[in-house]
Amino acid sequence: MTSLPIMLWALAILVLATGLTTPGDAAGGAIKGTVTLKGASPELKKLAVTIDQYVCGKEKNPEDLVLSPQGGVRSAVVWLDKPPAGAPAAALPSATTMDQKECVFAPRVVVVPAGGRIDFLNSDRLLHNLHSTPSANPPFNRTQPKGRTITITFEKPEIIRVTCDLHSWMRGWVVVAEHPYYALTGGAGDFELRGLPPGRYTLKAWQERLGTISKEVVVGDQDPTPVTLEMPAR
Ligand SMILES: [Cu+2]
Repeated sequence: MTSLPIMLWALAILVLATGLTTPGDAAGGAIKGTVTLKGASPELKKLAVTIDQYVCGKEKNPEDLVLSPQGGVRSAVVWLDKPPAGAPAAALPSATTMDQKECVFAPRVVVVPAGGRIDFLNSDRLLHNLHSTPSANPPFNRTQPKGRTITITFEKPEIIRVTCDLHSWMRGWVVVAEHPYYALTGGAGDFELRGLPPGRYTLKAWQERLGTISKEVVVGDQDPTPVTLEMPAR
């Protein structure tokens, strides 16, 4: 080989490598933030289990508000009020699962894109049911024996509460996303939204007990823009 083909190969590899970045990275901006509780933590009481203790246990942790030692809010959903026009973004997975395990929905909160589906599972050796009365999507009330998978497709964006009529403490939440710029917070209240062109955005955050808040954020094109979203205790 002469040096010219080698140089061409190197150039080709460079072009390929550049073109192989994921869509989510195509726009340089990002938001990297934390959702925190503002104010004193409300008293979080254990929930008494009155039936089916052989599977469910004697009591349940209150999962309607889960905080890190630093006050980070777990399982909050953060999204852009309006997505950037024409900006590429990594799509949310179109299918996800929500299990019923030891008589709680796991995970308690899931995000699914509009038109996406959830496979509801039951890992417990007893009967659960899935009951929900959404506003924009069709209602459902389905009996769920152990091992049965119930698949439900969600067409319209909204936040939906799911309960089990047999176990009053059971709560699950389905957040049907209008666009790809949604994130679910981790155990420290942490989240990240990537693939954002620089500009001004309105961020929204929702948590089942704390409600919804908004915050204006200006995103640059270099390092991720740090944001703290404080949700007042209530
Ligand atoms: Cu149940």
